Amino acid sequence: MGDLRILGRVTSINMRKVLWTADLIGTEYVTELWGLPHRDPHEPEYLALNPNALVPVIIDDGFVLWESNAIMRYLADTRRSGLWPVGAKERALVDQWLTWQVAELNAQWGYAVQALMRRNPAFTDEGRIAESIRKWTAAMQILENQLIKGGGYVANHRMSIADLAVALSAHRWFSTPFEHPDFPAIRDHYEKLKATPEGQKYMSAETP
Ligand SMILES: N[C@@H](CCC(=O)N[C@@H](CS)C(=O)NCC(=O)O)C(=O)O
Repeated sequence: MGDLRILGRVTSINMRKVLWTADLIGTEYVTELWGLPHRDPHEPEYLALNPNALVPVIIDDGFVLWESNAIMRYLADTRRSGLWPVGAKERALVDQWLTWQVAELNAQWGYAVQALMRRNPAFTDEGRIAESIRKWTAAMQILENQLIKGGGYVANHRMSIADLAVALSAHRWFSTPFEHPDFPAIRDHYEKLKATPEGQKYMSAETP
């Protein structure tokens, strides 16, 4: 493969999904620092790549792609990685959980993370914090049940890019201070991935 550029900042959970995928499949890349408080993705140069003004973006030999989970799929596919199965049904299950991570799980934690982790003064409504935690916990219960059924993996009883996305999500869960219910399968999955070199790199205390 040719020249792969990954644009974003490592403090972004979505950037880390992409970096972790690229590291695991062993593809070479260069990173370019974008995203606040570094380079503002609203700059015209960046907006021309991603009109959403969000990180990450990749440029792969001139091919531009945004949306972190789409990038994970693309990298694991083009580099023929076992992290993205070939069979239609196995692949669809990995895709299902990747889509669930961004559409159902990620959608719940926003208010609680802003209030409790980032201490953002615009997020102090106790009712909304409780609501966010309640919905986030309900989604995590679904993940817990799936990891028990899946023998410690998200799909197909083996490691895939969906495991990276949910491990980073679990990192956010454990890094947000509130009283967490016990989810042993999520804890085991998180600890297993955190023990890998990439897990240590991308799920540190500096990158919640
Ligand atoms: N759905 C997008 C969300 C991307 C996103 O929300 N990126 C955040 C960082 S996690 C961002 O760009 N924030 C603005 C900034 O960093 O300037 C994806 O998965 O790539």
